[in-house]
Amino acid sequence: MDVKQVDQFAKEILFEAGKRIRAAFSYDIEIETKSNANDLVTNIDRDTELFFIEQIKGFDSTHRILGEEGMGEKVDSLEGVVWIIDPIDGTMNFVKQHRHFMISIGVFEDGVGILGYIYDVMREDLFYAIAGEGAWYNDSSLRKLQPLSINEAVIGINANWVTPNNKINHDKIIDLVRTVRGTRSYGSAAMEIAFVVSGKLDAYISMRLAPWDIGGGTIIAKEVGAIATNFNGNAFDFLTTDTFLIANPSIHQLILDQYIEEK
Ligand code: 2AM
Ligand code: CA
Repeated sequence: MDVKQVDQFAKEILFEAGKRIRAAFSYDIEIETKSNANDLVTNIDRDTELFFIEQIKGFDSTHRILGEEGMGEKVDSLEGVVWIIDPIDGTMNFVKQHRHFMISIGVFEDGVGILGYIYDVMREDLFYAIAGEGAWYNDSSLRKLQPLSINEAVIGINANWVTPNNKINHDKIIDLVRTVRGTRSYGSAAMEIAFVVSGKLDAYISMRLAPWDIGGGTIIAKEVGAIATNFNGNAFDFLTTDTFLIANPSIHQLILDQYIEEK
């Protein structure tokens, strides 16, 4: 794979997809539900994924695409070049707020993350990385994350997990919320990851994320020194859903050890 060429192509199709999504607000968006009443998908999610598949196949027909909406071929291994794509991450934000949703793309070669993109469609802001070369926010390079203490941390977490639930000991999460400087919840995993890699958040915790939610973000994370694992401290495998913690390296292990206890 010619990394520079793929990077240029990826940016072209991201910006074009963004343009199409922004234009969609001037006509009807059809909303459906998936696994439950709050799990939304629209015709725009599907159209955008199809756009990516057509473009990528035209660029190189050997590249495979693992997309959230499953519009492409079935992908059950990461052999060769695989694009892991979420056409709209934060669909509820897309539908309800008309902002705060991202396109997330990770390009993997034989299971190794090579290029990562998180594109904020309405702000036209791009976070991206080329493995081994660095990470950028638009034209500015992203710095390595600086150490901080847990009391200074601002963390992304959904308020659900501070209430009694069957996934995690919420008392420990209450402890965490009281310990840190502040909490935020943006409703788009890719956006929260983009904020961690650029130091706008210091950690983000989620009970269940899929490969397309984090594929792009974990590649950017590596370049700035953010640590991304599941709750067991292991790397995500990019073919199944799993728990997820991304954090500044100075607080990642501490959060796992002291504040996360799965049921
Ligand atoms: P989506 O908008 O692409 O569905 C919301 O808190 C975040 O979690 C969003 O990034 C959302 O992605 C993701 N998400 C929602 N439901 C999910 C599920 N069932 N599995 C994995 N990720 C999910
Ligand atoms: Ca999505």
